Amino acid sequence: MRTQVGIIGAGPAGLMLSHLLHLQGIESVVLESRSQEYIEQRVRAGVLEKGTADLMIESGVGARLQREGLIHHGIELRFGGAGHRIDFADLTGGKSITVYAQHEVIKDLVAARAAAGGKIFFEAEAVSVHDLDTQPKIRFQHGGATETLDCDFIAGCDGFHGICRNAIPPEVLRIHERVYPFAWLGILAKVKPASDELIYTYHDRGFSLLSMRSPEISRLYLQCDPDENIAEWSDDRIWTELRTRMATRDGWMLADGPILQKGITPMRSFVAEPMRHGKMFLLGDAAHIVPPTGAKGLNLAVADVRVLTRSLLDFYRHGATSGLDHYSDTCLRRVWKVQRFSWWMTSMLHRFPNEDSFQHHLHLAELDYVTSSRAQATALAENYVGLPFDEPYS
Ligand code: RFL
Ligand code: PHB
Repeated sequence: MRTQVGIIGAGPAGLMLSHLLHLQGIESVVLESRSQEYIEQRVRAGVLEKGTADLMIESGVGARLQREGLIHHGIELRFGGAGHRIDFADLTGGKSITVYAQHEVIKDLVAARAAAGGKIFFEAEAVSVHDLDTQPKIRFQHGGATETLDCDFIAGCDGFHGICRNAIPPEVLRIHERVYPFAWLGILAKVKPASDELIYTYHDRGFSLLSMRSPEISRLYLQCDPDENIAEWSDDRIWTELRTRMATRDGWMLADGPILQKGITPMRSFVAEPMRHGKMFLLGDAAHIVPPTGAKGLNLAVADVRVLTRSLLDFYRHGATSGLDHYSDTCLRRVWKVQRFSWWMTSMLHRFPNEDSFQHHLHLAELDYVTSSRAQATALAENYVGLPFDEPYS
């Protein structure tokens, strides 16, 4: 089998890349180790930057997002028993974020690829990549057989546990990493969200977050230990802990309801560089992980897709290689700014083990500053809605 761009992974990065390339007349094949049902149900991110939502709309996959996505113009930071609103619209000249589940983005992209006759192989696991400097090949297993996909370029969109990053020789690959001494226990609950906007809370007992998926479904998170045993968290214990952390002095109440799903997410910051080796490019979680506090992972994956789409277009239309040559540097500039923001939000909002009174007061002072200084609130807002892009994607 042969194609122009062989894409490994049907997450947001792989599917968006395949969709945008198709719009520019560039052919691709997507290989995905999981089933279609699995990737369309996998509960993950929920917040789209303005640029991500706009890209979906402009590229023709935003109809359902426009109908069902919830547009938010701010978030609340809560500490010391009181809430403080960060008004994105006011601070960023009218910008917003859209709350729309990642698996809905996946469904929309899979449907668009299917409607356009795009090739996605599900339950097709890439096992190795070859000849990255000459004529790249992907070997994959599908339906009990080993097959080969020949391509001009390989897009490694295979997430943190994929195979592409490790195909870069160890003497070339550099890793930068922070592992945090806490994790998030996340739940999906069938209850009307207790607030119209997201609430990020710093509390003596740890961080908590109220988010949502729809007017009937809440998504909530609690800071917990990284080795926490989920079996020890009964529904009652989860609701009690959330209520304690989110309580306000004026008696705000978190409504509870049936918990549909629970899980624990470890927290790390991770960057692999370079994001290109020969004719293979890494995108999204394959190259970088951010802790979820800034809601950036999916958005950063889509930002890489914009850069690679433009670079491939320049190559196929004009034979120009400078976009491809600079792909890694271009992406990493944004990656590091987003890493900084995600690390900062994480550090500001979580209780660290053995945090002493000095650190605790610094936390409170930082929160006081960000909620009372227009300059600092603007810095948070412009990062949260998404830093601007220098160039269009095509
Ligand atoms: P993905 O989504 O992990 O997709 C990679 C795909 O590759 C497949 N795969 C392979 N396929 C074939 N052969 C192989 N050898 C393969 N190895 C792997 C996998 O099955 C998978 O389908 O990576 P991608 O596309 O880079 O997208 C990244 C995002 O999924 C991720 O950054 C976000 O979910 C992170 N994230 C959030 N991001 C946001 O922008 N906003 C948020 O609000 C947000 N909240 C979150 C999050 C991630 C979370 N978890 C569970 C990690 C909340 C949580 C709890
Ligand atoms: C989510 O809705 O899953 C979500 C929202 C904001 C975050 C992380 C996750 O910072």
